[in-house]
Amino acid sequence: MKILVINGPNLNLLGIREPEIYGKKTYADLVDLINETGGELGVEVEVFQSNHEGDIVDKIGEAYYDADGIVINPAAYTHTSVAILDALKAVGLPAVEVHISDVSKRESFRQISYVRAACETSFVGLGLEGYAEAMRFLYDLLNKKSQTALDK
Ligand code: CA2
Repeated sequence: MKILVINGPNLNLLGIREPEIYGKKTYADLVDLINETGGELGVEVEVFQSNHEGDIVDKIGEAYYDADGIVINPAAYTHTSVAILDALKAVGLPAVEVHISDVSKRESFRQISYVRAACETSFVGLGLEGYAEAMRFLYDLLNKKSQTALDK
C-alpha cells in the first residue's frame, strides 16, 4: 500500500513565523512525523510539497498510476482551486483533507474548501498530528475496501 502526502504553498516555511497558528515545528519535523507514521502502519509513503498549483495537479494525476490514497493539505489553494478539486475527482483515489489550523474559526475566506467535495473526510485544527490521523484513517479505509473486494 502506498500513501501520497501532498502539501501546498508555503508549508515548506512551517516553524519560521506565526507559531500561535501553526505551531513551532518545521516542515522537516512534519516529514519525519509522516514517515514515522508510515513506518508504524507498514505502508510506503511519498511526501510532496509544491508552491505551484499546476505541479500539484500533475502530482495528483501521476498518483493514479502510483498510489493507493492521498492525504492533502492544499494550503491556500484549498480556498481557490477548482483545478485541484477536478484532479482529485479525475483520479478517483480515496483522499483525505488536512489543515494544521482550525480553518473553521479563522477568516471567512478560509471557510470555503473546494477540495473537500473530493475528500472522504477532513482533519482540521489538530496541528501536525492531523496528518498522522489522516494517514490512519486512509489506511483503515483502504484495508476495508480491499477486504470488500475480496469478499465479492
Ligand atoms: O491550517 C492549514 O493547514 C492551512 O492549510 C495552512 C495554509 C493556509 O493558507 C490555510 O488557510 C490553512 C498556510 C500554509 C503555510 O503558511 C505559513 C504561514 C506562516 C509561516 C509559515 C507558513
